[in-house]
Amino acid sequence: MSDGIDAILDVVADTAPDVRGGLAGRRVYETAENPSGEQQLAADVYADELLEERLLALDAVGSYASEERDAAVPGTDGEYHVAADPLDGSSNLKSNNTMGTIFGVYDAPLPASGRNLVAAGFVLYGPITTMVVARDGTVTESVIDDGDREIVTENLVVPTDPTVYGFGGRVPQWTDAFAEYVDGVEQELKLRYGGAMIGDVNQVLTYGGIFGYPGLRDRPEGKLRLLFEGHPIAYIVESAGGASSNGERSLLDCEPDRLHERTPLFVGNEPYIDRLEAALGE
Ligand code: AHM
Ligand code: MG
Repeated sequence: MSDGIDAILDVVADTAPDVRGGLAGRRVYETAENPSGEQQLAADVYADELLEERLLALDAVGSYASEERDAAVPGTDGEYHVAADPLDGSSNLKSNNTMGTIFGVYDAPLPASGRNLVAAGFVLYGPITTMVVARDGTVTESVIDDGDREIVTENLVVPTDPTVYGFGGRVPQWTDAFAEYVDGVEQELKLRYGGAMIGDVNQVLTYGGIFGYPGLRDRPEGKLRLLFEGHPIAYIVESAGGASSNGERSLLDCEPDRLHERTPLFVGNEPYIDRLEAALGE
């Protein structure tokens, strides 16, 4: 057990009610774009600034990097480096659907390999606020209520009788190999796609199945970012007994050259990931 990692997890949990409480008045767009060229909502900026300020106040945090800022912000000479997507799926704010906060705790300056993760987790702003944390090979799920964190699942594992799938991107933009793979999946699982990766991944953790955002014909790198979304989610799903892939290998074996590098992303039950890699490798 590391006090530093505990302190980081406490800050994320304590910040969740503030992020959630701040959503209602922040559905408007800011004038700036984030470093990936996407429009930022006031809510994105608010969540990012809360996390930056509170995480960098910890002795354990050497730097904070997020989807919403160009470069990592240095802190103390702390040993951990935190990468966050402060409000994943924030376009769902307009339609009042699920969103989340994703974070990874690395033991090396960013960008780094997924093998440098020492913990990862997410907060899900659904009908209730939950927090899922992976560390030391175990995944726990807690409910956050009024700032208190109560563990509801001690050892979360991906169910072995999968039922759901969700894939991003417009279907005409899918490659033939991927579209053929999906034809098979559709015969076995039912579609659940909500537009916030974190909500869709939590369905896979709950019911079993596969979530993916593939490389597209006009965008082979896909949409999602390796450091802020890919690595943390891969770490969580693999710790829960599932698998991850960029189409060829585990996302944890991928090391980005740039902070905001994108990647095709797939997580779920291992047989579905194995079949996907076989299909895309043909
Ligand atoms: P964001 O982090 O800027 O909110 O964008 C990432 C989101 C994911 O949560 C989700 O899987 C994907 O974008 C949805 O994209 P699309 O609208 O193409 O389905
Ligand atoms: Mg995101």
